[in-house]
Parts: sequence; C-alpha cells; structure tokens
Amino acid sequence: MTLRTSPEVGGMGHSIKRKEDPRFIRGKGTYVDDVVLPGMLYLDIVRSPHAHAKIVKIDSAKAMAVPGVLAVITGQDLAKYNLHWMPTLMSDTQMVLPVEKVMYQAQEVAAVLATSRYAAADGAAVVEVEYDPLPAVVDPHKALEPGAPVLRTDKKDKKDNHIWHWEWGDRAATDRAFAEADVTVKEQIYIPRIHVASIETCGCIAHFDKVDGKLTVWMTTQAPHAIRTVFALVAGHVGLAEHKIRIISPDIGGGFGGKVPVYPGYVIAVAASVLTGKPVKWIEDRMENLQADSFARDYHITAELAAKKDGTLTALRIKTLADHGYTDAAANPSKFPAGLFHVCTGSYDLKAAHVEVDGVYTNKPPGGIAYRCSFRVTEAVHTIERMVDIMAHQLGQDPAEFRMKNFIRPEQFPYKSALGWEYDSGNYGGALQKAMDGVGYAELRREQAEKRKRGELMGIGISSFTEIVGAGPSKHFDILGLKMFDSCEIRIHPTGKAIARFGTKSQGQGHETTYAQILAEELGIPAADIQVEEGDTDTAPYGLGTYASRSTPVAGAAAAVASRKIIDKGRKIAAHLLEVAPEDLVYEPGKFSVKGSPNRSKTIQDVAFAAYTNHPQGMEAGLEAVSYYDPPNLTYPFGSYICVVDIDKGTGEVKVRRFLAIDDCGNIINPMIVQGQVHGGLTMGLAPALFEEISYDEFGNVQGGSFIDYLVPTAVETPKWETGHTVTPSPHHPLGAKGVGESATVGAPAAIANAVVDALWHLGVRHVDIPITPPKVWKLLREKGVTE
Ligand code: MCN
Ligand code: CUM
Repeated sequence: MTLRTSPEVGGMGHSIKRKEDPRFIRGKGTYVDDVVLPGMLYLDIVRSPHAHAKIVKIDSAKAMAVPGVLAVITGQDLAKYNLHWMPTLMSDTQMVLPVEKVMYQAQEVAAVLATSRYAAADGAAVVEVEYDPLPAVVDPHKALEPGAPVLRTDKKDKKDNHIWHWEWGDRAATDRAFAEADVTVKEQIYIPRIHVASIETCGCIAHFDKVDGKLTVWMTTQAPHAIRTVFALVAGHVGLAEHKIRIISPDIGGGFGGKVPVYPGYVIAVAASVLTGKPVKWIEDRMENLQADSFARDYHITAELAAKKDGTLTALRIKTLADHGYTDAAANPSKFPAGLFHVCTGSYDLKAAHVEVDGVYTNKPPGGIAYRCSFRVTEAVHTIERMVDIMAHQLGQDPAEFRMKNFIRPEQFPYKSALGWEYDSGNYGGALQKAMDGVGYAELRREQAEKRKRGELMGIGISSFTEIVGAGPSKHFDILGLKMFDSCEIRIHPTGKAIARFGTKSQGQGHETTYAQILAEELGIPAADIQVEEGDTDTAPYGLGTYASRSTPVAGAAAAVASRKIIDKGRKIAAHLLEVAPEDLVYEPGKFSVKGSPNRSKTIQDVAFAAYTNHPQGMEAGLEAVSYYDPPNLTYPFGSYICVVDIDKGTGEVKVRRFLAIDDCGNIINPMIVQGQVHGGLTMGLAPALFEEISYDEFGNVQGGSFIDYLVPTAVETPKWETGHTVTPSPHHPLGAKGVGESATVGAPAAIANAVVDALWHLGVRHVDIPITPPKVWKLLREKGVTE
C-alpha cells in the first residue's frame, strides 16, 4: 500500500521521504497520517454547498456502486445510537452529521467508508443530496434583529440567535469616569475570522479491537486526556468505557489552537471502526480544514477610552459582538464564555473598566477557538493597543511617551487590575525602553518627519502588550468541569536513567528538549539520560493538554515539583548510605554531600541504584514521583514591539521595514526555543495583520477557503525579525518562568496596525481594520486625496 499524505490539495509529499526514515515504524507512525494498519478503511466526507438548508433526501445508490465503497453513513444512521449530536467544549451542542438541516457551507452531510482513500473520494463525489435552501444569516448584527430567522431550531425554547451575554467590571464607576473625563475616544474595531492553517490538517485513525474491546485512536489533538474523557462521556452508552479508550497524539504537525476541539470526522471514524471492527482513517484535505474546522476571532468591538487632559488614562469601556457560527465551540474555561478577554486593560493603570460581550449564532462554522492566543487575549490586546495609540495621537503626544506615562509601574506588582486579574510581575517601561533603544526610536521619528515633508508615508507602531497564560488555578479554571491542572510523572531507573511523562502535548514547541532541561537542572541527571514522553493516555499522567501557553507555567512547574519530591526521598536514601541524618546533607544538582565534609557524598545515580538494591528498611523501594500541579495564579508575560512601515502610495502596499520584539517570559529555560517561538509567533501575527481573513458573502459562501485566497505569508512576505528580551521572573512559578508560545502572535498585529495608522494619521485616518491589504490602503489613500 502506498502512503498518501493528507491533502490532495496540500501536497506536502513528505510521507514518501518518511518511509525511508528509520523512525518510521509501520503501524506506529511518526505523524498521524503515517499510521498504517492492516485492513484499514478510509473515510471521505460529503459536504454541504449551502450555508443553510433543509436536507430533503440523501441518495447513496450511486456511491454504493463504486467499487470499494462499503457504506454511506448519514445522520439517520448515527441517530440510531444517539450519536448524531455531540457536546462542544463550551457545553453547547454540535452536529456530528445532520438529520434535518445544515448550518454552514462545507458542513459534513454524510461520510463514505471504503477500502481505499480513492474509492472513498469517488464515492463521496456521487452521493446525491437534495437540499431545500433556507435564508442564511451571515452578519451577527442582523442575526440579532427582530424577525431574523432563528437558526437553532433544534433548541426547543430558543426564540432568537443570541447565545449569551457576559459582562465584567464596575459599570457605574466606568460611566462616572467617562462623564468626568476631559478627553474620550471611541472606535469600531473588527477582528476578522481567521484560521490556523497548520502544516498537517486534522485527522485520526480509529481502531476498535473487537477481541479486547479496546478503542485506540491516533489523533491530531492538543489535549488527549480531555478527549478520552469526552469520548467516554459521549459514547459510554454504546459501551466505550474510559479504561477501554486509548488516545495517542503523535507528532501532529502544528496545533495552534485548531486541534483542541472534537470534529465530526473523529467521531464518525470511531463509530465506523466500532461498527466494522476495522481500523478507520479520516484525514481532511486543506480546503476542508480551512472551510469547516473551528475558527478564531470574529469579534465586532466598540471600544471607548477616557483620559485626563494631561494624558492620564482613566477608564475603558468595551462592547462586543462575538460571532460564534452555528454553535459555541470555543475552547474557553467554563466560567469565561469570552475567554480572558477581560485582560483588555492591558499594560495600563486604568482605574475603571467595564466590558460586555454577546455571543451570537450565524450560518458559519463553529467557533471560536483561539489562534495562538490564550482565550481571546489577542482580541483584548489589539483593542487596548489600538485605543491607546488613538488616544496618544488625539492628544498630540508621542505614543511611546504616552505609554510610559500610563504603564503599571514595577513597584505596583502584584497588581490588581480594574477587571479583577492579579498580574504577577512586570516591568513594562524596561521592555519599551529596550525596544526604543534597539530600533533607534528618536532617529526614526526624525526620519519620519522629514519624509512626511516630502510626502512619503512612513509609520512607527508600538505594541506594549500584557499576556495572560498558564490556566489555571483550578478554583477558576475548568473545561467541561475538568480542572485545569497539569502533571509530570518521573521514574528514575536503577542505573540512574529516567523517564518522565507529562499531561501536556507538544505540537512543535520542543517539550522533549525543555522538559528534559528542567529535570536535568533539578535532578543533576544529564538531559540525554532522560526520556520525555507525552500524548499517550495509556502511559502519561492525566493533564489538560497544551494550549494557552500553559505547558511551562503548569506542567513545567509540575516537573520542578516532582523533581523536588525525588530529591526529598533521595536525601533519605543518601543519608542511609552515608550513615548520617538527612538534615546533615547538602544537595546540589546531582549530588548529596555531608555538611562540612564535601568528600563524603553520593550521586543521584548512587541513590537511584540504592533505591532498588539497598533502600532503608521501612521505606518503600523505587525512586518515582508525580506532581499534579495546580498553579496559584496565571503568569503574565509581556513585551514591547516596535514596527516600522513604509507605505507605497501607488499600490497601497504596506512594507514592514523593521520589526523589533522585546519579550519578557520570566526566566528562560531554552533561549533558542524561545527565540524560535517568537519568530514563528511574529509571522503568525503578521499574517492576520496584513493577509489572512475568512469572510462570507451574503449567502454564506466562504471566501478564503483555499490557499489561493487565504493568504498565508511565505518567507518572501516575512521581514527579518529582530528579537531580544528582558527577564522579570514570575514570583509564584517554581522556576520563575512564564509562558511564551503565543506572546508574539498576540502582540504583533497591533504594532503593525499602529504603524500603518501612524503613517496615515495626518491624512485623517484614525483606524484601519486588519488585514491591512493593499486594496484597502489604496482605497483609503484615494479617499484622502493622495495620489502617486
Ligand atoms: N519556554 C522556555 N522558557 C520560558 C517559556 C517557554 O524555554 N520561560 C519554552 C518551553 O519550554 C516550550 C516552549 O518554549 O518548549 C513553549 O512553551 P510555553 O510558552 O509553555 O507554551 P506551550 O508549550 O504550552 O505551547 C503552546 C503554545 C500555543 S498555545 C500555541 S497556539 C502554539 C505555540 O505554543 N502552537 C505551536 N507555539 C507553537 N509552536 C509550534 N512549533 N507549533 C505549534 O502548534
Ligand atoms: Cu490559543 S491557540 Mo494555543 O492555545 O493552542
């Protein structure tokens, strides 16, 4: 059998090479798409051309006549097992396959099971579905108007398209501050729908073994344990108990938030495998991935900011419509339907704030998951950074000075924000100053002034963002009731080598390296002697997975805590070997020695051997520890980014000439990995700022559903990133580390947008929505009377 890489469209061609890779073991693939099992069957999915339509009839006859096609699975088939609907991570419901109607274009309508991928696709092409189109609701504002068609007719009592209202902060105090303000600014900001576009699309191989009654699923998931529990809860009634489910998440080719939810394809593959007793493979192609998987953002924001005459900020007021598509499938902590959006006061010492968000149903794919963003933080950062910039310009003040004046000062930490967060540590002025020195800010401003005289358009944009990552303290954070702790389990073998397993799951962040480094530092065992494993629910300790940059803040802390448990036991064993009291020993990584006689010592390897060969009587043998770490607080990484753009008056093209990012993620475990995370993150910040958007026409037809018009930046569009850092340790994390995986994506778009507006402010431009494409800028310039 030939290996097919996922997308006919994507055409990565890499699996061919991987066949020669010695790591590739048949049946135990490196990537999900590499897993090949004997007798494997394949799924392909029939998708709706309509955004909203009744399903009148599904005719499978022609598909069943295609050689190799074994079955056409419809919603009616799943309904017999009550598997046609499933819960979303936000306790809403979503269809696995529809019985009555479809709710967005490219929604799954039926699935074809066949003996080859080709036969499945040929079968799917000839399944005949008769639809009765219904009016599509595309604009979330219109969705709330009286008389708008009610979309969720499956919900008996639902009379409108409003999902929830959520608000936070002191409304009265905020209104008062606005009434008393000398200056206020107000802006409509739209943060468009975007998609993560990871290298590998989503997919799985589900294998139900009829002999031992066990289901194994190789799956592109960022949260294998949570998925196992969800599967057990959803399919318990058809006999899938949690101990009979094994989720394996191998290399998944990037996650970026898009591989947190459960997609219908997974469930159909599981159902098909349980029914046939054969392994069933489902891998999306690129267009399916872009058109039907959960999306990010889609926030329609009205923001207002108030200040005194001298430029002291006083209050922030935000109202938002959140377009969730046809179901609220956000991967947010239960308590927070708008995620951590209320970190929107950002890096500024604002005394009053109030934020409201309303979730709305429309005929679009479900959402909103994050896109390299800790639960709506990008939306929050974009809003506050744009608003602060508008205020600075409005007051005629330099945006850097203006920020310096309004930052939360270092001595104010731990700082309680007006919206209730306790920021652990920060030095915002330090990071901005370093960025200004690094780019030569004063000189750039001089250059800009000269160029402006000549009519050239150059802009300098700043983003001084505060992130919030590491969910989370279990008293506030859970997903579907599962508390958001994370875990590390360490076993030291008799010869002093170790295996450590984690509840998180790397998607390319290099956990194998950085976790081994943490353990090596704590235990004094060389990193090369430590095997790090994640992603197999049969072996790894329970954890909530990798998203929201929580691995270092939570599982990284668990690694330190579990290591310290090992050292505590090791100390007792060493004391026994050296015939002294445990208190008489001093520990340095890898070595216990007697106080005052450094020559009398035992290494961690001596201790490990003794733990299995000569442990003290009365003590349990072995040297193992596990930590389920519940962080006392989130971590608040931050940074200051400065972007310099030149705008081509003829074409409207925005050229990023320079971009300097100063990040602060507390103590750094691995500088190279952190730099890599920042580089990748910046490119994923550039993408929505200048290129990426998924939009819909009035009928709900997706625009941007393929790489022809969903513009992912390549090396050609990506500028040379300049990076640097400051170090402000987290006071509550055992290693003083904060997360960093999303900082750059969160911080970058506002710096770019601010730079563009900075270049155009003198023409009367106050705001431009991202993506800031050449046609958008070209049109704006013509409106303002600028010609070439
Ligand atoms: N790190 C470090 N020192 C610190 C903080 C982090 O050395 N002070 C290292 C960590 O040890 C880890 C990496 O940097 O190896 C990222 O750590 P962390 O910030 O804890 O984030 P996570 O590991 O939890 O990764 C999640 C984050 C998210 S949510 C998205 S989205 C994203 C991102 O990581 N998806 C990615 N970066 C990605 N990078 C790749 N290659 N692929 C993805 O899918
Ligand atoms: Cu926010 S995207 Mo990441 O959390 O997987």
